[in-house]
Amino acid sequence: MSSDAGEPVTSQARGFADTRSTAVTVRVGVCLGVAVAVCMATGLISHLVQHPQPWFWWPTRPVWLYRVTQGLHVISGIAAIPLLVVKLWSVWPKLFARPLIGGVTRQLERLSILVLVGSMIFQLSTGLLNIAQWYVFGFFFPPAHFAMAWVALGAVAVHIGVKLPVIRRALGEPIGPADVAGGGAVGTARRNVLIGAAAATALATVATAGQTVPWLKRLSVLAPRSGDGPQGVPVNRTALAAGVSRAARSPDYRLTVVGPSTTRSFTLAELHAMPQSTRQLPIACVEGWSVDAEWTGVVLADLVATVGGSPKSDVRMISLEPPGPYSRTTLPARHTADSATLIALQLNGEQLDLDHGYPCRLIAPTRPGVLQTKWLTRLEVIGE
Ligand code: HEM
Ligand SMILES: Nc1nc2c(c(=O)[nH]1)N[C@H]1C(S)=C(S)[C@@H](COP(=O)(O)O)O[C@H]1N2
Ligand SMILES: [Mo]
Repeated sequence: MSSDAGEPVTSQARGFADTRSTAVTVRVGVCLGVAVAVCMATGLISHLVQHPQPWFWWPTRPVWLYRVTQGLHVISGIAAIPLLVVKLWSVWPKLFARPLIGGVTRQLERLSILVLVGSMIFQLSTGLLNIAQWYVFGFFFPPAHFAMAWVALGAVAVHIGVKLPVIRRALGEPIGPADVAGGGAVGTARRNVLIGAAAATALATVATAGQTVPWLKRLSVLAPRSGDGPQGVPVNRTALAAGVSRAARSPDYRLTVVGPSTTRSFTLAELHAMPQSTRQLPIACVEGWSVDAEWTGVVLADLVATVGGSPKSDVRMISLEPPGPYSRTTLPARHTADSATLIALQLNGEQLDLDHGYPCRLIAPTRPGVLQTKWLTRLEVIGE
């Protein structure tokens, strides 16, 4: 909708100023809303997998499920960036319209817009910086991003509620002024903005998707880690950075397995002497990149059985890494029971590289990379 005030003007004269119109804002807004909804749903899944709730059920199949949900999260999040830019551009003069403060209703409306724009810019920029591993912000990313996700969701809901009549009307009207066939020059200009927004979004999507979709890899300038690294798999944290280089290579290395009835310690040779299983499973980082690989090792349920544990037990995975956010994780019973869950000794047909978790690491289906604990030293069977 154009805000034509005063005397009538021709469509040509309305020209460029009118390109920033409700017709454009609403259409871009709908796409942005879809992207945010996908971000929220997939982000919540990632949160719940990492912070399990009694009511939350996360399957172990299909093995690529988390790869898809978190890949979608980052793809739709990056697609939202050009959409937000175009949407802000389309309403720019309105943001500074008089009165800047106004009455109470106007103040409330402007406050809600401030929260909306602020939280969206926060989510998109910190998310992008996080996947680039450029930690310029001084806070721990996941809790801040999680809290702001609710603020953004609330602000989007209020915004849609308030604007619903405008959204309905604008979607029902043609893109250009209705008094001119095809909307005239204004209609063409508006359509060009939408085509530009679509092109920028498509470009951003293709440039990100390669970190999940193998055949797009070479186009993926926004996918920082999608294939480099030893044995064809990227490394977020090396053995050196984790401070485990010496302990991991020590001849005294043992994997200790603590069960309800007994505790056993295995040398690497003893682990190799157990029945081995090979599986094709992806590493799917919370940052969105993922890579398929072939893993060989001992089935976790077999190891648990050697100490009298039930496969229906949670298992605590403890790394050689000094205490920190990645040094201990708890594997839920559903994953322990799945025969695709391995204590891996080999990656893509070779002995596991030191940076991929040598002597052994967890690899379980449809699990966030951050929970695939490397450099294991101790497994504790919990309960049952
Ligand atoms: C409005 C947009 C967005 C919403 C509503 C949103 C929401 C969420 C939520 C709820 C989580 C779960 C946090 C937790 O585990 O506690 C999450 C995780 C994450 N998001 Fe977003 N997000 C958005 C945009 C983005 C963007 C644009 C990126 C990157 C370009 C991004 C990257 C990430 C990453 C890397 C994680 C995993 C954090 C971790 O577990 O370490 N997000 N997001
Ligand atoms: N002990 C330990 N395990 C860890 C990590 C870590 O820093 N320390 N990083 C995790 C993360 S974030 C990912 S994505 C995967 C990556 O495994 P890779 O380095 O073999 O690709 O390992 C996970 N396991
Ligand atoms: Mo990761």
